[in-house]
Formats: sequence, C-alpha cells, structure tokens
Amino acid sequence: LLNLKGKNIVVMGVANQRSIAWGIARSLHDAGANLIFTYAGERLERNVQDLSATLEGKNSLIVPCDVTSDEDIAKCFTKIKEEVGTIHGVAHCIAFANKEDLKGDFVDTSREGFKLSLDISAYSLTAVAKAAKELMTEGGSIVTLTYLGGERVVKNYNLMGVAKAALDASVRYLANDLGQHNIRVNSISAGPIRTLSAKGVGDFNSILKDIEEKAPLRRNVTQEEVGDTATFLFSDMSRGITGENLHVDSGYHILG
Ligand code: 0WD
Repeated sequence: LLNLKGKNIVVMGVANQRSIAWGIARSLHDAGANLIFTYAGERLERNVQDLSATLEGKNSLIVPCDVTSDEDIAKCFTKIKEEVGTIHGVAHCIAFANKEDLKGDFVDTSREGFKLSLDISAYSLTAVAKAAKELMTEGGSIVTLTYLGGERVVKNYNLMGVAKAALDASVRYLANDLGQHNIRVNSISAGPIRTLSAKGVGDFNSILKDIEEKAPLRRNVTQEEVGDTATFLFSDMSRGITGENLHVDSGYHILG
C-alpha cells in the first residue's frame, strides 16, 4: 500500500537541498512516485533542475509557479495536465513572511506584511487545491506543512503563527469540500528544521535547543522523517485520514 508507482505527485517549494520539500521528494521518489516540481522565480529554477537530476530514472517535469499569481497557478496546472494528465497528490511546502515580522512584538505587524504572508502561506493552499482538484480525477491527497506556532504562541514566530492558524483552518474546510471527490487534505506539523526559511525566524537556535532538552525524543527531526510521513499521507495506507494535522516533532507538542 505504500508503493506509489504510477502516482503523479506535484511537489511545490523546493528551494535547495535543505528544503523540507526536497526531503518529501526523495521519500516519494524512493516509494516509486513520478514527481513534478514547481518553483517560484527564475532564481530557483537551476537549483530544482540540479536536484531533480540527482534522482534516478525519468527526468521530472519542472514548472514555474509563483503562488501569488492566479495566472501562474492556472498556467502551471494546465502544463501539468498536458504533460501527465491525471495527478494523485500535491505537496504544498510554501510560506513567506518579511524578516522584520519574525522577531520583536507581533503587535507591530504591518498591514502589507500581514497581507503578503497570509496570501503566500495560507491562501495559496486553497488556490492550489482548486486547480489541482481538476486533475485529481482518480482521487488524491494534498499535504501541507504547518508549525506549532499556529496552535500556540512561540517566541518570534509571530505573523507566521497567524498564517499557520489560517492554513490549519483551511485544511479542515478544504478536507470537508474535497472529501466527496475522494481527495484528502492533511497537514504535517514539522518540528524546527534548519532551512532557508528558518533562517528568517529570530533566535532559531534556541528553538532547536529547547527541543533537544525537552521533547520526548530529546532530539530534533529531519527532512527525511517529515518526508516519510508525507509519503504515508500520499499512500493508500492513510486512506481513512483527512482534515488531520500530524505532528512530526519528536513529541514536543504534547508538552504544556
Ligand atoms: O523549521 C522549519 N523549517 C519548518 C518549516 C517547521 C514547520 C513548518 N515549516 C514549513 C514552512 O513554513 C513552509 O511552509 O515548511 C514549509 C517549507 O519550508 P522550508 O523547507 O523550511 O523552507 P524553504 O526551503 O525556504 O522553502 C520554502 C519555499 C520558498 O523558499 P524561499 O527560500 O525562496 O522563500 O517556499 C516557496 C519558495 O520556494 N515560496 C513560494 N513558492 C511559490 N510562490 C513563494 C511564492 N510566492 N514564496 C515562497
């Protein structure tokens, strides 16, 4: 049931080899899935090409998609439809907030910063789900990445916490809408992982250290561990699960 041979899965948000999206891509590849990558901006095209070339077998389809643009999303999924027809999954691994909104006091968040972050980090899941649904003619699974800072206050996570709360609620409403089409929508709440985006969060090192000291497993998690959980959520092993948020965080979230 974990075998993903014959499944076309779109992976959005690979920026470099540290990206959680790349951990997901490798795990999906090992499970036999055919991958389609999307990237935001020419800056990242080469990175994604180089990384996808390291995967054995057929070269993957790579399509540009800046999720702030409805036109980009439409073009991207039209291209995917032309190339592969049906898709079975989407990994949405996308978020953004201005650096000044990831430190200090949340109360200082600007209107523009709020709009941009909520647009890229939360609304994009709905826009992508709508476009993906048309290609998921055999049912499907959509997986997004969230963080504990959406459920409770985590120092410096600030605006991104509010964006994750909106994303988490979107998962539930989308799961309810799309379940009748046999499309499941779930999130993974990953523990902190050193990536390009994580660099933007103030004092990230102390967040990592806190997990090592206090989490039940007394260690941080890896891209591979998040990737394997995503593969489970894309596979038929998880066919009864939707609207769920699975914590892959060494158990840290159970602490008060
Ligand atoms: O500790 C962490 N790293 C955690 C990350 C813990 C829990 C959750 N997450 C989440 C993030 O919030 C995000 O939703 O995981 C997801 C992936 O983040 P990542 O792997 O930590 O970071 P990164 O490798 O930087 O990938 C995020 C990517 C962007 O990278 P850059 O560095 O260029 O901002 O999101 C994409 C982009 O590839 N992205 C966009 N994609 C399409 N359109 C856009 C956009 N407008 N903006 C950013």
